Amino acid sequence: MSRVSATPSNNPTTAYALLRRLRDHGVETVFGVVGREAASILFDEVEGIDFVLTRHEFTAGVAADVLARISGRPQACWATLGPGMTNLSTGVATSVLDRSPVIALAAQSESYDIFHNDTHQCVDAVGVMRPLTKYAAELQRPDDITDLVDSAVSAAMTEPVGPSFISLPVDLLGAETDTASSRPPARTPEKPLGVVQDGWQAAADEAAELLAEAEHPVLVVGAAAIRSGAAPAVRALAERLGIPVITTYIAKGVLPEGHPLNYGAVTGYMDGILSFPALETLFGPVDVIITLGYDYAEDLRPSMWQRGGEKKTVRVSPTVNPVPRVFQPDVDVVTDVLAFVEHVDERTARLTPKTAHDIAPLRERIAEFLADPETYADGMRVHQVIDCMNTVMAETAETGEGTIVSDIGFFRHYGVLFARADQPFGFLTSAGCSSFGYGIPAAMGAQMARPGQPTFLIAGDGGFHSNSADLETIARLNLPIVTVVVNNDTNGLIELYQNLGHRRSFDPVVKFTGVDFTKLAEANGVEAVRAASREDLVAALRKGAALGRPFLIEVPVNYDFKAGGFGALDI
Ligand code: TP9
Ligand code: MG
Repeated sequence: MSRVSATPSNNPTTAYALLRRLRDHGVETVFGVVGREAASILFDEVEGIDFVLTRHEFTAGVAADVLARISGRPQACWATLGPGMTNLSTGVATSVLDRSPVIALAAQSESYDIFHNDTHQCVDAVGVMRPLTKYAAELQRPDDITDLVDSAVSAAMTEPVGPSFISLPVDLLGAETDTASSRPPARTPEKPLGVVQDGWQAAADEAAELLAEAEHPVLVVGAAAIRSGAAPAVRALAERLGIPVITTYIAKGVLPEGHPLNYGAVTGYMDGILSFPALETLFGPVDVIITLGYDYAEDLRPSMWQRGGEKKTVRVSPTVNPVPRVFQPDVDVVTDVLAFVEHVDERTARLTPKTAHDIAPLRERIAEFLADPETYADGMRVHQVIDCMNTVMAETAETGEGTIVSDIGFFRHYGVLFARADQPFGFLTSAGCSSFGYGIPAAMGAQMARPGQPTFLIAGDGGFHSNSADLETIARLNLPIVTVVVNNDTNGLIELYQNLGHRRSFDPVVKFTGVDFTKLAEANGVEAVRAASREDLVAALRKGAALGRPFLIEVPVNYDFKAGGFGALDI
């Protein structure tokens, strides 16, 4: 049986129609790895949509996720059949749990030769992807391709936004079809659409009344608020009424760094990291919590705000409450977040501003912690590393610009607490999926979305080396990302869990023999240095930021684990 079914011709093919419709929906980039379907698609069929070759399909998925997140448009990733598709699935899991409108595409065996788990490299792609996606379909006829892309985009752009998947049998991909010219123009929503409940205004009025009566209200903001375009309106409301803003990991930057009403982002590790009752300070005096775009997947659990006296809670979300057992708000407003904020802004026009509750002791603790002048013989501390990154980011980024990306590991929680974010999605991490190895691809997506702005990446040795092959990709694309690898030769977060659970650790489960990350970077075409002190690190960061090419800095680090410590983990 012939494996190459496409006949080279000048007539439009499914591949052409697919790329053209994706481009018409605003997709600029397809990230991926191509297999034998190369016989049916070259990726130069359509102007205005580029292919970026990655070293691993997971990278392709995450880079598409981040480019889509920042651009607000769907973006695409590609894998070959079988193992390419399964490799892609963790990237797809990232965009379903982190809410990003990714169109995932994978080749499949010829349509007449699909025998799952029998034909060479043929597994049930739709079966694998269905539970991870909002839409999953296999192309049955070439003429359907444009409609499938439209359905995939509609599903992806519906709140909660997320990935769609199309499986493409290679014979159909190379077959001729003129569907691209016979369909009406693509209609892509300007922003994600969600549920708008009848009478939501009455619920919003109740929320406005709670605000009026509240002594110390707070706004708890999630990424759906950013996706709805509400960040400027949230800031204006907060400033007019003197209401502090607290965010999830990934909604940092709704208020810029240093804004007096920016009360920071919350992680369950913060009390342990700071050795300070941070959650109590943030939420203890609060009597009304208005959550804007609350999403349980962003890992801000209601148990974190249940401190101090009783509170009234409001949930404002474009989705029907998916987790009523963990969060049953007093007022539930199911609508677009921006529409809610504008409505409440009007309803509270004559309200006098509140006096924000005092978190000065927490701010002092954070400042003192970050300033930590000590030189540790066994490696820097991660808060010192982030302090240096913040310093150089402040020097190099224009006001309101720049991105700090964090891979996954214990250092990530230091990033959530301390990393500067001066714009929405100015700090990027995978809150929902938290797959380690996220760092390089996320930094790629960020740098491609914000080409004129600095991108700093912090990654641990464990997570970074799980996906370090794409160092070559950032070198090939010449993306000026400054990467800091905090190296403790350990899966440190897991060592912490061992200590929490057993009051001791067991090295074979968590320790590595070590990698020279500077040599690794250089072998992949990325200039690199090692820095072991604040002075060296700041100098290296400055050098990297000015270079205009990718740069890597390896920093030996250590954590001060205390057996049984970090009590906040019990939340
Ligand atoms: N496999 C995947 C794909 N993702 C995750 N999150 C795990 C396993 C479990 N997590 S966070 C972590 C693991 C193994 C270790 C991270 O180690 P690191 O050197 O990158 O960071 P650090 O600071 O914790 O040492
Ligand atoms: Mg580590």
